[in-house]
Amino acid sequence: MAAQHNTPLVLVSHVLCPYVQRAAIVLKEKGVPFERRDVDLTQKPDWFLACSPLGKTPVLLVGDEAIFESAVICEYLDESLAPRLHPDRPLERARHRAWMEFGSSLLNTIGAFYNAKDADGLAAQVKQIRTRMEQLEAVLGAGPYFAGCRFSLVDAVFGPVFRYFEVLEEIKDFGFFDGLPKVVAWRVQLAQHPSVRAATDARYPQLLRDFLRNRNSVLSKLIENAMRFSLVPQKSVSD
Ligand SMILES: N[C@@H](CCC(=O)N[C@@H](CS)C(=O)NCC(=O)O)C(=O)O
Repeated sequence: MAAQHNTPLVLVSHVLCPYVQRAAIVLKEKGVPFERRDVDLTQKPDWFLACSPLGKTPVLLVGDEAIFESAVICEYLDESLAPRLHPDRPLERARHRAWMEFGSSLLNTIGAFYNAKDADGLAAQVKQIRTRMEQLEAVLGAGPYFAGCRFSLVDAVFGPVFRYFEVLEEIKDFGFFDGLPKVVAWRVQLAQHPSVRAATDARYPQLLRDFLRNRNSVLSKLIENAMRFSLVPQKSVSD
């Protein structure tokens, strides 16, 4: 049965944003209807700047109230709608919040990786991502989710994190997941989880390729080369 929410919910979104995806995943887990309203972050409309103090997606419009910051949105949804995704015990909940923050930090590292302007910078970020994956391997249990059988907010955070690697691995094998069976199994599990799948649409891989190609970074050049040898699909969404 769908959870009750009497006020209409609008998720102000960007098609590639991993922070938006985590909010969309939580909304789907809660079974509440919501409208997704995409904005162009390169030309932010006035109505968006009026409701997003930091000029970032996501924003959740709850009637007249605009809630910004994805972790806050996820926590609000979890407090107000069943089923509860956070654990009951405060200490366990604190641990989950900490790993959500770890996920946000990893997204920043992924950003530094795809924006790196020289080979040394890229190598440093590859090493950092690899270290983060090893840290995850050390804390994961038997699965299939972060905390066992139940899907949690930590899973909602990491579904979009792992999604990047579907496209990144087309470009080059960076060895991020080598010898890390628990992370690999978690990644596979999240990739097939219905709410994680539903958080993006079919345009996502090509839009991400286009976005990465336009970074003017080392990775952008690697994509160009991969395209030349037909290792990644050629077609741009805008073509
Ligand atoms: N801490 C924020 C990060 C959100 C964020 O960085 N969103 C990006 C898109 S993925 C954005 O809106 N960037 C536009 C900008 O910074 O101008 C959250 O968790 O909601």
